[in-house]
Amino acid sequence: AAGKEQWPRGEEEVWRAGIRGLDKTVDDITKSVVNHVQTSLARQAYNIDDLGAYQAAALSVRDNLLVNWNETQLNYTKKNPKRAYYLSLEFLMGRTLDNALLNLGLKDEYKDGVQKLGFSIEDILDKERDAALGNGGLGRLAACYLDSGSSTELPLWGYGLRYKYGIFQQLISPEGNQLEAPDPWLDNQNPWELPRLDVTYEIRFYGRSERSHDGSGRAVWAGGQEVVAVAYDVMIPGYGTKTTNNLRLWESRSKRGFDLNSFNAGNYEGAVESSNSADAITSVLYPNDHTSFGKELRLKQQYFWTAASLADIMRRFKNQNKPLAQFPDFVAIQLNDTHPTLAIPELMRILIDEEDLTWDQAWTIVTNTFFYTNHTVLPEALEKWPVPLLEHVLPRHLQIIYDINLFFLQAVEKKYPGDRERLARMSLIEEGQPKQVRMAHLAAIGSRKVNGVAELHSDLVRTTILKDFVEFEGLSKYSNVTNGITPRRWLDQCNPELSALITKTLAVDKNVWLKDLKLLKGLIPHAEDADFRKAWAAIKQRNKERLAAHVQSTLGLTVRTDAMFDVQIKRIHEYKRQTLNILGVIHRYLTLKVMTPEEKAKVNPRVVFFAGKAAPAYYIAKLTIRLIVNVAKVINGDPDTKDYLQLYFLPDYSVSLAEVLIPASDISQHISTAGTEASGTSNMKFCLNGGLLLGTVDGANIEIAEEVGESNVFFFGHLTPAVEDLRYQHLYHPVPIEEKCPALANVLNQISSGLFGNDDIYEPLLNTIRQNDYYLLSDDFDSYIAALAMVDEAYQDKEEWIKKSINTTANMGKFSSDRAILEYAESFWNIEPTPFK
Ligand code: T68
Repeated sequence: AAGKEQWPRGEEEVWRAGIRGLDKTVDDITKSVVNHVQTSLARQAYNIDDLGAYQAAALSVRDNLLVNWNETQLNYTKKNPKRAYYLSLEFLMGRTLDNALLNLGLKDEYKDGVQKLGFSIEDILDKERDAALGNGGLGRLAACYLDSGSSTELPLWGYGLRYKYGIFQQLISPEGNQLEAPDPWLDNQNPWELPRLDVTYEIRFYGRSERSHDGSGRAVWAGGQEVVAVAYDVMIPGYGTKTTNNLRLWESRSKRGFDLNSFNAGNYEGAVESSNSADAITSVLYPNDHTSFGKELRLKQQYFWTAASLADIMRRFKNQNKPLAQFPDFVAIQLNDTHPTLAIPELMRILIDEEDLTWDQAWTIVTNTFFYTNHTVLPEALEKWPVPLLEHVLPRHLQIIYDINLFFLQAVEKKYPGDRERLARMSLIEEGQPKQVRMAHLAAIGSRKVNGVAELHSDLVRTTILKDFVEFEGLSKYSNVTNGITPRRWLDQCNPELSALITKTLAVDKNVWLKDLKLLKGLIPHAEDADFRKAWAAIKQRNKERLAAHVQSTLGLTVRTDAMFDVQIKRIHEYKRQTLNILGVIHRYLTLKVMTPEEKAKVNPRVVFFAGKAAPAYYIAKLTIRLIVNVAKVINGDPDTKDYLQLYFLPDYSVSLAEVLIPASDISQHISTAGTEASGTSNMKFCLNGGLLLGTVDGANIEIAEEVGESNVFFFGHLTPAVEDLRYQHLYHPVPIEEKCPALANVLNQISSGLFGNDDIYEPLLNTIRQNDYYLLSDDFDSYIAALAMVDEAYQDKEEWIKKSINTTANMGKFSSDRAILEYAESFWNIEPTPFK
């Protein structure tokens, strides 16, 4: 048929002559930027500031992304490959411009171009606000996976929500309290999205489930309220490929701008009310991680997003005119945690109520379409929805869930006759007041594969929260995909000097090793080369200076750069044990206070950095922040110790702040109670940048140690199998803390005695340790202090330390998110790279 195709309309040559290609030269770029200043921004060409220059440059880069984006979608339409869809309530993208320039391979050209226009690329890049539509690791993982999907040319789309407000902005009051302010990230316009006002779906809530009157007896969901989902598309460029996938984010709008009947009746407020409640659905990201609250608006977000995404996927499938039974041959849907689990009953509803399939036909399609990733085994984080709430908001879905449960429990009963306890454990419905739907159970039985995010975590999923399901369904469904990170953002972009040194040393093009990260092993022999070590260490030093300059300019604080930089950055949570870290800092401070000048002279100065947000209602986490800030005031102001120990809490942690902190770290801390951190991904980022790891035997720390060698990491603390026994002892055979861990008792007593402010403010935090100490600080404190001492000792030998640093980076190839996404593609989704010329 090639060559025979009719040009759709008009004259082909005229069309072709008008079609925009990619910008290539500096000249193309300056013209395009100036054009956007003039037209898109409607500004005078000579009267533009850094923000305007950022916006014009971004629009010009967007034009290039769109060229590739269009070709990518056309390629998929022509070849019609099986596609995968990543459903995630969170995408923590951070900034886009620098990443887009690097992926397009146009960074140098833009740098020169904007320079000719009188701007510096760094200043322009710095004007961009982070897109922070996520809480932490789960959201950032989704962003890394999209980058890797495009970079490996996989037909992979993301689906999420376009929140008007992302994660809150964190402010720290003078007393050290966390305050939350909204993050109006869309205020300056967002050049990275494309509103698709023609792609809309109507999403129903409330109402009732009835039997149809057409004699078929099928269920009909009627009445209630409809809300419109509008698509916004975000382009996801691959590194060194033309493949530019799509991230589709939904915005909620009211079905009518206002209710004309109410308006005519003189009820203006009532008329706009419906519009307000529809808008509310995508107005704000819930800032809670690792807790499940059962809020109606959160449930509405989850359904609104999964229903719109499924409708869109179904429409694309139906365009092919294939029988529905082939749906799983063309569609794979990955559920990022249980947040999108309503997609399972929603697809059942579509297939049964709208497409008229039988239950069994529908269930076969569903269970071959979905895949579920679990990100936590913490009981308080497992999602449960109260039955009365579901019944109110989604009456038809509740019926379907009950039916799924009925058939499922019948099968269980058949295999284990009379085992009532097992039935109660495995049921989708947890008994109680009220009854609740267990979303992890629903996600597991509705999916083809279930995975955890690191080996240890996947083992825990198989042996604890989903043990009965593994027994019932077989081990092969329950697998592991260890997380990964994109080396483009987390090495090339955030640490350009190190990236350049690696490229020079490996003597391959950077777009080769950045896509085949195991090639980093080629650095190993160079660890023995003194000149190379010198260059390596000099880069770390400049990265520390870059961080210090950032702290100076944003906070007005002077950080010394001739010290070991010790960093812990992540959400503030009891299980992550920032408290253990700060108590260790206090212990160090107290030790310094009683040292002689001769002893002090041998001490290596240390600067400790913390950053991270606490959920707004998480009282104990907020107290931890307060303690850190107030300890910092005392330590940094104490002339006896300030030359040996400095402490900073950097407010408003973000992807962009991480990009400055990570390359500057000598040692980073990943010190969760064993068995609680599913994987961790910042551990990978630090190690990739040559920072060493101080951690517990938990999550992906274990696999990092396997790769880089145990001699290059600092491990401490009890192991996972001991945790349950220790907790049992705390409850039934408690040992006074003075007896069990005098060093810790002393630190706690110093805090209580008012060393960091003489009121009782910290008592609730200290009592979590003194009373049941669920996260085992008193069990791990001594070995933690010993590990810190080993870090100090190792750091004394600078040459050996640098060797460790080089060997760490060199052995981090496994943790590329390209490897992870290809594992999903090959062993779960059965999709293939679909490149085009
Ligand atoms: C994190 N989970 C894991 N959850 O804690 C971390 N939760 O170990 C892992 O590396 C990472 O996922 C990626 O797999 C989260 O970040 C959340 O943010 C979250 C948000 C809402 C509700 C529950």
